[in-house]
Amino acid sequence: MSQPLDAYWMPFTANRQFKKSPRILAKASGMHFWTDDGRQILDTIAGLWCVNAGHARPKIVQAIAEQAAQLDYAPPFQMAHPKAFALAERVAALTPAELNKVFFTNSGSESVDTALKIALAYHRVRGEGHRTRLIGRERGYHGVNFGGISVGGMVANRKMFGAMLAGVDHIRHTHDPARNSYTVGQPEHGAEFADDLERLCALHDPSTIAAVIVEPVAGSTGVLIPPKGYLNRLREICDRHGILLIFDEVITGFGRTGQPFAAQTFGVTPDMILMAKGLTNGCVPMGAVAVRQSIHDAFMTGPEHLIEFFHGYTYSSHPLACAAGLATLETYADEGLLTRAQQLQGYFAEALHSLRGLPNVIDIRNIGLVGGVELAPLPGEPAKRAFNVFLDCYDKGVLIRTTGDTLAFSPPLIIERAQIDQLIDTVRGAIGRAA
Ligand code: PXG
Repeated sequence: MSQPLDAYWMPFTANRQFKKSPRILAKASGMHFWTDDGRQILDTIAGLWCVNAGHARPKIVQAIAEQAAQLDYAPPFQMAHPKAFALAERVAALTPAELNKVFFTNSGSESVDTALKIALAYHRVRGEGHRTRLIGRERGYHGVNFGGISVGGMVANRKMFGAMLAGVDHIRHTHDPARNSYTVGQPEHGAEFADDLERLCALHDPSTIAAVIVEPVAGSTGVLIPPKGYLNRLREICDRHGILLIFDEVITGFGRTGQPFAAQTFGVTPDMILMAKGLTNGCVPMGAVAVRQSIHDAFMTGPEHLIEFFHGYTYSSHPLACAAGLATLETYADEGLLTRAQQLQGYFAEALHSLRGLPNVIDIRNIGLVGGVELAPLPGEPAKRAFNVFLDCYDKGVLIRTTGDTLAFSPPLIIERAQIDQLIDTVRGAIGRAA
């Protein structure tokens, strides 16, 4: 790579390490990237949990090109374009039936902050403006904006940024390696961790709490699968106290767990579902919040010429994003991708759990087409062993993700068995060399 690398301050990246030995991707198609020096790399993380249909899918590429020529931009405030309505209808057809109103954003982080604002405003328009408290969960990841890091629970993402939002609290996380390590699928133990919400209700009084936000499957913190019955119990407690339940499905949305949304996989319907990433197959930035009709309708009061909800982005429902989204959802439907993880999850789980017993492997977790392999940290150097495995795999032509000392896999939903084998064989070799 001969061009200067100095000006670009890279996000969530070890900048100095990277610029000493850059990893530059130049091309992508299907399950693969190609580097700038022409090496083929198997993408086992769907870009960043987003390219669920694989790269450079012709229908999506064509839709974006045609849309750019037809209508490059349309203002989303007091104006609209046809594909915004079409995409909202298609999204609403995938979410649980009660969640049939869709608000568009440009990212997962914006979806999070949008949902938190909807929750606060919803209670206020109903005359319950005293419900101002937001509850997140330890180890949660809800993007990087101030609302998201406030309800989030990943220490490194929070500690530099002062007081954040006031009036936020957290329930405990669900990670319980003593009882649940090496569970295939949902852990048996830990439904009672949901009762931690009752503790916060007792402390703050439930009438002060607006909403609880959780990832059904926590991704960024290292792939934590919800214990059996846990999400149901959260739902029951929220119902008992009039608290809204928000599922952040930014990574679980669009087929990752074997259904369009994890809400369906786990049989628990929240009041709002956040999405991004797979909504446009990662091609154009876009997010959305699907909302229960009753929440939407609570805003539809007052004089009809007045704006009901003072929120939105210049690029909400951007025409290119809507075109990409429609073509993406068509591609998923054409190829049955939103349920394909059901057919592959058994094979994927068996392959993943075959890594048990390798040096320094201390836990393996999976659901649908998500997998996590936790390694024992190098003494005094947290995250380094996993990072070494990442570099080794990349060198051998396989792109994986790491978070702390957990290796994470979330392949495009088009992955074939032979490619699962390639992933596992490569990771097996790299874990051996990292011992
Ligand atoms: N919520 C969840 C659950 C996410 O996983 C976001 C919100 C934020 O989305 P945006 O589009 O603002 O980045 C995310 C993002 C990883 C990783 O390797 C995951 C994400 C982002 C970066 C890395 O686990 N998810």
